[in-house]
Amino acid sequence: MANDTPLDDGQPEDSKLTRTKRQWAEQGKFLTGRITRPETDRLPPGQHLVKNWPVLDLGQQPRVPTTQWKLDVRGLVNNPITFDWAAFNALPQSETRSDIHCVTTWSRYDNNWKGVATHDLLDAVDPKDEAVAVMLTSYDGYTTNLLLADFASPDAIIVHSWEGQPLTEEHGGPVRLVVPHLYFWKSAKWLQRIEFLSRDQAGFWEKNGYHMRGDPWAEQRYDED
Ligand SMILES: Nc1nc2c(c(=O)[nH]1)N[C@H]1C(S)=C(S)[C@@H](COP(=O)(O)O)O[C@H]1N2
Ligand SMILES: [Mo]
Repeated sequence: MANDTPLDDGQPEDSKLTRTKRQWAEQGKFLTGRITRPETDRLPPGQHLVKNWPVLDLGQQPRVPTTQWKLDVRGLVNNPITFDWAAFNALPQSETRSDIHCVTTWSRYDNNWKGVATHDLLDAVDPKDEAVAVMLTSYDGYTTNLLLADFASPDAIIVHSWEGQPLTEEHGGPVRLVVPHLYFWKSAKWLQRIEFLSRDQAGFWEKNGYHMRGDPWAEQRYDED
């Protein structure tokens, strides 16, 4: 007997919307933070893979010994803190592995980082409700801005080590930010100051024609206006 008429279990046949929504759920679409992408979808549009790790900056590489290093966290936070090296290293330590996507089109897979997850820093300084963005300032005078939601991403980490070694000076040591889901210009090297703001303001590249957010998957390379 042909059994191509299934028992009526009250479930209507999948509509297109249902199938689409199921795929979204499987892919984690619209979730902020860590998204599992199939390996074939790992390289964002317009990017090419490199094996080395290029150095890109404004050309001034500040030398900041850990004995003189400080990280100032202020603005719209309940507990403004200036961390010295010991205080920073006393925060909970995390390890992550992530890919780098530079707006100049190179990407580098599988970088192993160690440092302080931004959510642990946020726990320590306790941002006020009005805080929606952060401005990062570095020892070379560089600035870059991030929405608080991007800064707080589960993958975002303020690192002092790469591949088990202290982060080299040329790559932003003693401490840099790594926000892997955005183009790498958002990942400030030689991090000196984090200021919490009530509105998103443009940093260095953002004032110079680059996108305010910089999502490589959406190819947000340049300012839209
Ligand atoms: N302080 C500081 N951070 C910076 C920059 C900079 O000039 N100064 N350049 C940004 C840019 S454009 C990129 S692509 C990455 C490069 O990091 P890397 O040299 O470790 O590859 O750092 C970002 N962070
Ligand atoms: Mo860059």
